[in-house]
Amino acid sequence: MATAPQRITHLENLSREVAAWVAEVARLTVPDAVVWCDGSESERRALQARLVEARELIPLNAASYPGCHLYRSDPNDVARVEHVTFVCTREREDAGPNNHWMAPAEAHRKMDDLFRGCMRGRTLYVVPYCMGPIDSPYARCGVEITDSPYVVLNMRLMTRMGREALERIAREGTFVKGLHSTGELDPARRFIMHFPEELSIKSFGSGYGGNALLGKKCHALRIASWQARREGWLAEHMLIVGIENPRGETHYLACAFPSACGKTNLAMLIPPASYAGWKVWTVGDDIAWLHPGSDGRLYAINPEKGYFGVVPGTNPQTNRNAFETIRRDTIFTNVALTAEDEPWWEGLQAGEPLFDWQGRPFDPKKGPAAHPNSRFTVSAEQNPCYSPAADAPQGVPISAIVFGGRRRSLAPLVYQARSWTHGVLIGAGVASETTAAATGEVGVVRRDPMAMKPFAGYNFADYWDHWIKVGAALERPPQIFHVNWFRQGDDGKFLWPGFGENMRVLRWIIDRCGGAAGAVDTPIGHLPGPTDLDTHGLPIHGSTLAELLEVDRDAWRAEFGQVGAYLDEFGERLPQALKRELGEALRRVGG
Ligand code: OXD
Ligand code: MN
Repeated sequence: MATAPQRITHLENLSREVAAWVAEVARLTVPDAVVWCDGSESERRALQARLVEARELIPLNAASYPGCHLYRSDPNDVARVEHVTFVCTREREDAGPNNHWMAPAEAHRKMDDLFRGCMRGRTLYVVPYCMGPIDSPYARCGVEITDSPYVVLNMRLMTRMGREALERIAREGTFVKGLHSTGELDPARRFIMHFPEELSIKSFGSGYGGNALLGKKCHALRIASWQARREGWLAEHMLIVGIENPRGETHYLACAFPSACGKTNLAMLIPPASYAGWKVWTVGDDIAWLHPGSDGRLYAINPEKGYFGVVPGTNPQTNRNAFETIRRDTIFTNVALTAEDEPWWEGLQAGEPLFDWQGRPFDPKKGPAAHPNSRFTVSAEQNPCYSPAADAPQGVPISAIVFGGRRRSLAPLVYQARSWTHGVLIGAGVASETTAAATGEVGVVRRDPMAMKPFAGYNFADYWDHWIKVGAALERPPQIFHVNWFRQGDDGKFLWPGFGENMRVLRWIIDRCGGAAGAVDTPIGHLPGPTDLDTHGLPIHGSTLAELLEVDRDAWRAEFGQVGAYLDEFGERLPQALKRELGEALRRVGG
């Protein structure tokens, strides 16, 4: 194999716990070879060369996309699979109505049957990784065992992977165990199992990012949310962005939006021309680990070090930073290909697809050229607005938490919660139209509390209780807001221009935190009055703005009724404080 034998021996000797587990997995899966990954550049090159030789990675145009490759996944393996994702706690109630549940013994049996002998003829890769800056007290480590070299290359981009992570594991003695095999990519033999009480994950039958890069959703959200509850912090599906004003002061926001609702775009926003002197810094685009700091504020780290972003729609107008980020050393998964060997996707606004994402000659009758959930995997350091604070061990102080969803109607452009607990209710009530990030129907409104429906590793009732307690213990908690960039008029057109113009809304949010912006009190919370939002230079009609900021009491009464019915599913475990808050919200809209 690519790695020198003495290196393997050394890594193997670093942690006896990891070595014992690797040996146990090797006995079960029977690989032809075992390779311990050190995260080095030579290792990356060797893996990449092997995949290119096997025609699994297609090198892209070396002049216009240097170091970039295209990967085509199995057409039946292109998204997260929530219907076969399980949380396996001893007590069913601990997983809650928000998760599929299986008893741990049964789940282990089922998975071990699938894993038995599955790596015959394959190499078993041991991938030690650290979620968070390697020297951060808030970072947590894991080891993923996988038989997919594509997964290894992605994990190297997405996490701090290799020797340093293993050294930290050896010092700490604990790590999350993630066992992964692509199996035969048979959807009927595909399961993603989480064992939070054992800090372990077993994933079989998929090579797709959210199912197979176990550091991401499985560890950094499902397992970490469980750990966070025990240890007094929060693991959330949130981007982290720093907004620097012309005086050089930076406010950090943590924003939770459901999958494929523009988190990466917001995290990399370019302010409109009228915002001279303002800068935006990306700390993270998908996950935030939030810890109470000694000064009574909430601090966030991004446990990841790369982006696994949705490609379609990315262009210099919608997200110039992302567009520039992915011009080199990027893995594109399931995009189309041009005659010049360049990647192509809907919304790119240049070039023409020759082959679609499945490698077939492009035929618009057969659907889009790029898969709607096609992705880029790229190191965060390539982002022109990458925040140096992303590597700060203590994280960044959070001024505001922003929830949001994709809603054609009802939710106004922005509103502010009255209090932390009111904010928790707003977060618990988040609903959004489903997207291509998960298999299933697209465009259906579903409840997605805190954008964590697919990712909370335990009962939502306990999760909301934990949120309320974390906030109550903070002397200077962040203010909580809700945004909706996706309101549509009767003609089906978006009312708000979105993208860079969202800066105007972020500015109002920051100014509200500093007490410098006005608002009107409404039954659902504080909204900007007609002149409180900066619309200078924005061609938006007064009546459109009024529609974006309208609060329709009748519609909200119906909404709160539905939120109540949803919360009732959690029965006795639902925190009293949340019930009271909902009662108040209903009363305010005349319910
Ligand atoms: C993601 C998702 O890939 O949320 O980030 O599905
Ligand atoms: Mn996500």
